[in-house]
Amino acid sequence: MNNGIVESVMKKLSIFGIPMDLGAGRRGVDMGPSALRLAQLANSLETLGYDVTDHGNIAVPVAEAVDDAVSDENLHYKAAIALACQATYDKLSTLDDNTIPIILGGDHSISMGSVAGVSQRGRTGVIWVDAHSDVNTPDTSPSGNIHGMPLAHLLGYGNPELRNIWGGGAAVKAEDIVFIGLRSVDKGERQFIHDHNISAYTMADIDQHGIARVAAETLEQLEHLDYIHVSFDADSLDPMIAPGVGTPVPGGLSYREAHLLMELFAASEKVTSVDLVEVNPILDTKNATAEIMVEMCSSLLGKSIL
Ligand SMILES: [Mn+2]
Repeated sequence: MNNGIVESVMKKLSIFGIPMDLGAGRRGVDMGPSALRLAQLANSLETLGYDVTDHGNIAVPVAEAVDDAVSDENLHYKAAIALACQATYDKLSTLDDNTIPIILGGDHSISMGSVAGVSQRGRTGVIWVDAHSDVNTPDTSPSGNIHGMPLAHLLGYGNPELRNIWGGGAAVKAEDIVFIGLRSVDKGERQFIHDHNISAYTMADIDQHGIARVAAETLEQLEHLDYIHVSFDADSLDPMIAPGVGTPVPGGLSYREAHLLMELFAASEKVTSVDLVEVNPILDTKNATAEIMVEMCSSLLGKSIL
């Protein structure tokens, strides 16, 4: 306590919704921002002592109103996704260091806008908590769904029009990325991860070594960076506790593992931005997945038991 002699500065959080499902194979994650707000995201964070501002949603073209649904480049809805990611980038790249942006997806393609945007503040580490590695390119993607490709683009591969969101090239470095929770990786992605020597903790690694060690090693690898972005895909969680996701894969993070992971990241006080993506209310049970994501986000930003 400083007894009011020095006025303490309240930490700021800025919430942005991106109601986008164009990058996913099934409809519904465009309702993710509403579900997360309904699950009391802002309230929960205010309770932790943050000054929270909800900036509303970023405009996303409506699927039925765009005509590049199926593209011959194996990049479905490319133009519409580029537009929404550009708007996201424009908002986030102008934020100052005094606020922690929280980006509500939407499918994971929005992270092209969010990660590139926040990385304009300085070199940024990216912790990608996900069942999937999202490093397909249009050449390797089995589906053409862009939510499986954001990291490849952020690393400077894939389609130049999408990379043009941040002016081309790579927005982040391979050595600054850590995957946690992987259990469904396509053949081309496996090659990509090996070729770029990206740190990856699969579910098998977590089973073997425990989530605490995974968290510690992740933080150690990114220790030298001033900015750390956590991109949290709801499908990293086990579908038993988070059924409302676009691409469920069995054998995911348990409630306690995910929770501890968030708490250990919080303890480092290094997290400077967050994505909460791939919540699909259509497939959910009474908004349970959005609620668990709000709990995870609260823990990530400092909610503790004692
Ligand atoms: Mn993902």
